[in-house]
Amino acid sequence: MEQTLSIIKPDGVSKNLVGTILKKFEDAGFKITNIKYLTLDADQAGEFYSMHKEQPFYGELVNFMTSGPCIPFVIQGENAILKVREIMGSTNPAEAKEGTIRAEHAESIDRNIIHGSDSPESAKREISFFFG
Ligand code: 3AN
Repeated sequence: MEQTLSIIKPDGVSKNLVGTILKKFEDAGFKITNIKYLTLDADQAGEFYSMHKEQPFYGELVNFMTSGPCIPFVIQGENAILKVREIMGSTNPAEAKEGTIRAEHAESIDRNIIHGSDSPESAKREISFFFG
């Protein structure tokens, strides 16, 4: 059993994809074990994405993540970290496999609907970031 942190980003919430996305994970056999609805401020978004501080897209990423409400949630199940990233699809939706959330719904690499932790260390940090 593994836990991972996912976020339905502001574009996913504004496009009314909350139910569609949660259902996709439940249909794949995962449990949603915690969930919140909130709007991040710039300090919170900056801290969450602090590993990207030096990247040219960092400012725009923080702007986007603070542009409206988002839904962080915890997903639990076997191999959750890797499986959730498979179900999400590649960061760049143009490269995402057919049937993945990003292939079906994301507009671009910087507005890509959903986040998922990329390692056990990230999952631990990100779950405690939102849920203590
Ligand atoms: P992922 O969310 O697939 O793990 P990361 O962690 O590499 O991707 O990037 C975090 C977020 O930063 C992405 N979800 C995306 O919104 C944004 N991002 C990543 N790479 C780029 C890029 N080259 N241009 C613009 N935004 C990017």
